[in-house]
Amino acid sequence: MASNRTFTMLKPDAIENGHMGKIIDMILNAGFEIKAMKLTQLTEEQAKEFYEVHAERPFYGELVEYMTSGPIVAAILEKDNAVADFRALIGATDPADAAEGTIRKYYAESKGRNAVHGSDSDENAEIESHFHFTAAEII
Ligand code: IDP
Ligand code: MG
Repeated sequence: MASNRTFTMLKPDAIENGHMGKIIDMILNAGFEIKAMKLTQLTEEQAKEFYEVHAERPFYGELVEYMTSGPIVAAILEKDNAVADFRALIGATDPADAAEGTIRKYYAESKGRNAVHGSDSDENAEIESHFHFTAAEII
């Protein structure tokens, strides 16, 4: 996959709090095109695997429990400089540190329940995209 794509999840708090439409609107208004999208709920096994890089962190158990607590929206997004531009659009991990106008500033509840995921590199964008979508599901 080319470097103009990134992967996102609207996390369970965002869906639960009714922010799905507003967040998708912000993503589209920022110039991202949706190349794949689904509403789904992660199993414990999937959440553990997706966040395996954080397995040794003290919040791993809490993170897996949260990410499996309700539906998520997974999506592949396309735009020039997608990974960096999307990280800028979502803001810092902790909403207390997130810049004005970012998705997490508006919609995150806390550092853990922070509304949205964005890939941190082109390599991870590709891995995460294929974790959630088959080739036939991607435009
Ligand atoms: P990122 O999502 O901004 O890339 P990471 O450090 O990769 O942040 O952490 C992955 C996810 O783990 C965060 O988005 C958040 O949901 C959760 N998380 C990170 N740090 C903490 C923490 O200190 N307490 C609880 N959950 C956390
Ligand atoms: Mg990360």
